[in-house]
Amino acid sequence: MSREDPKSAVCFPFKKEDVQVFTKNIKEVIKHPKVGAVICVGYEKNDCFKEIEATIPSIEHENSKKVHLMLQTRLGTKRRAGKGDGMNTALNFFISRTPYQTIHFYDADILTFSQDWITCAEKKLKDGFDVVRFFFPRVSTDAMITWNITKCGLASCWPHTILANVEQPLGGELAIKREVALRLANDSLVLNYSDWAVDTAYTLGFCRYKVPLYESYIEEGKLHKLYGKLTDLYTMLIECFSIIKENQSLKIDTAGMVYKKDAVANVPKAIREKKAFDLEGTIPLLRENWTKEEVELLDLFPTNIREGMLACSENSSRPDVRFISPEAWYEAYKILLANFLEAKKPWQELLFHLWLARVLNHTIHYAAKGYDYAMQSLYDMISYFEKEGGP
Ligand code: GDX
Ligand code: MN
Repeated sequence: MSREDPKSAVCFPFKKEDVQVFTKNIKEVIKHPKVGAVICVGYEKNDCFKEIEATIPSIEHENSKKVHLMLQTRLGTKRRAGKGDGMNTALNFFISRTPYQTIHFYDADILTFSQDWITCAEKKLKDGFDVVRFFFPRVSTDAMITWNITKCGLASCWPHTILANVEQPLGGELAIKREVALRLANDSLVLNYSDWAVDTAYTLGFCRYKVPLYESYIEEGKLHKLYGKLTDLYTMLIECFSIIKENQSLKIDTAGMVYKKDAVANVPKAIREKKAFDLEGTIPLLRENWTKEEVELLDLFPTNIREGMLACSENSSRPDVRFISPEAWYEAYKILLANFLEAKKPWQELLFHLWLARVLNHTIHYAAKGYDYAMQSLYDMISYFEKEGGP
């Protein structure tokens, strides 16, 4: 291969996306000189899949590059078939059927995607990093699973490791060198997480393998499809917590691992001022669907949390969520780590209600005081989990 030859493949895992947005993204990546092929892995043969299938011949013809379209294979056996099977199917295809050195992953629904992201990742890979992940400015009430579930969990289960500092441990935008892709594709801890937990599984993998990791900041941000149903977030919440819970005893030591990230120079004004979710619509969820079994589980929690949650379940107007401060969340999180049972509906509901209360506490008592204050409170919460965490 000459130096000018394409070095990378780009994968879009997809389920049911806006075909125009998705097609635009395929066309954007395929034009990049470093990209040799695109790999689209669909969940099922739905309308979106068929429409993408129909557009591929002209895209291939125009660019003289391949767009591989396939259905995901069932690779995990322990959990729901989801995005994880999609990404891991792409890994296998990349390794066995393409000659490229790197695989990039991007969500298919990104509205602000540009070729610059690829250029940016390729530069860091050339500098010697094996994995490049992207992070973005986020609205202060967005990424509430990332902050309150994943980052809290990583910091308390693996304090003083790189895991406590990774900006976007759930991000679906990243580039991975072939040797690392090979390890992921043969790692049962990765393959088993065939659902929303896959991104965390990759993050744990990079730290278990101690591969040089870079996090690149994209100031324009990642605009993407808004959450429609809250059930999407419900499943993501349960799955993202479950991987932390199941792996909490795993020994991970990142001493000596090369890890760098961009400094955040600027957060665009629009992002500083935006709200991520519908507060008024969310409040009632805190008192819906409580069962006797769920209430009984509250006995395992400290008094302030038990009483605070009981009051939320009964309150018919505005819930008082002052009790679930970052410090109280740490206490609740510890109980969840010790006792949560993913298969039990009352536990799922309780995790959801506790998380809602925490998100509302953050939104009402921190985010309302301004962007910098809100973000600092989130970073402080992670430091607190890290300080208190460990065996
Ligand atoms: N093949 C396949 N199979 N693709 C899927 C599946 C599935 O079961 N489910 C979702 N996808 C695709 C989807 O079409 C999109 O391209 C991408 O995966 C992400 O899904 P989306 O519904 O846009 O998820 P969301 O809520 O935007 O979350 C994404 O960003 C999160 C974050 O960074 O905050 C997703 O990459 C999460 O894994 C990530 O945590
Ligand atoms: Mn999305």
